[in-house]
Amino acid sequence: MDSKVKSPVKNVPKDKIRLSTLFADNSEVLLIITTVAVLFLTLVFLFLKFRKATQKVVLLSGLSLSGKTLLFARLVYSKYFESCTSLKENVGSFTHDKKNIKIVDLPGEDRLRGKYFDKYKGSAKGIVYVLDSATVQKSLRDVAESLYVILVDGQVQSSRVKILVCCNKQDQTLAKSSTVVKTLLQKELNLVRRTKSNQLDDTEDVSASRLFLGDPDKDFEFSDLYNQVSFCDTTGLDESSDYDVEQLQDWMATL
Ligand SMILES: Nc1nc2c(ncn2[C@@H]2O[C@H](COP(=O)(O)OP(=O)(O)O)[C@@H](O)[C@H]2O)c(=O)[nH]1
Ligand SMILES: [Mg+2]
Repeated sequence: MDSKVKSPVKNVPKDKIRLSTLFADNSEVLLIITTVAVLFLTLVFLFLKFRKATQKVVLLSGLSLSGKTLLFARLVYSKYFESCTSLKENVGSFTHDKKNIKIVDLPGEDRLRGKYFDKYKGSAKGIVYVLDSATVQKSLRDVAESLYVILVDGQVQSSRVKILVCCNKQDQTLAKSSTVVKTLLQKELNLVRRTKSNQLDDTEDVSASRLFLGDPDKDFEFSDLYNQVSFCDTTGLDESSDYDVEQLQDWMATL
């Protein structure tokens, strides 16, 4: 450097030079930190947005004590826990076959079931209807009516939400297989849809015909519905059983 060139800060006290240099350095560092932070936050935001967009939401619905929460615990935490009757939803997620699935375990209690179903049905890609295969014959009307509410729902129909009827508690000796449960439910839903449509006729509801489930010219069959309805056998209790939750996980991964 030319020694004749005068320093522009010649007469400035030393400590001030240090301060201004420090300030200049810091502002650069500050700029870099801010840029990195903004970039990082943008990436996190995009990642979460992408994850949400690709995450499939599955609802666990069904009467109380059918085993929803135990299945939820198996799927999300891969373990069992004794649960008490849920008054709120449980929300969790798991990955299966590279698919990220969000599960919402809805309370099964009569007064709460509708409220929580309405809250989540708009985001659902699939609904798992859980029933107790050992007591299904005794509670057939209640089971069929609660399933009817799901099948007849306008939003569920228009979004073509896939439905899996999960015939749970297969470890019980009195448990009916999914094939038997399907037949029982078809017969019961045949009666339920008639009763419900008569009730609608009585109130002269114009949408009555839209709410008639399946083909009106023949007995009720799941295959006549717009929504795809499948069946599976599970047990939430016994990990070593043939009726483990694997079928359930595989079905969710196809959504
Ligand atoms: N034997 C048997 N019992 C089960 C099974 N799944 C749940 N249970 C029992 O049934 C009761 C209700 O289960 P829970 O998951 O709380 O049902 P939820 O009300 O539908 O959430 C509990 O005592 C569970 O231990 C199953 O697959 N087999
Ligand atoms: Mg529960």
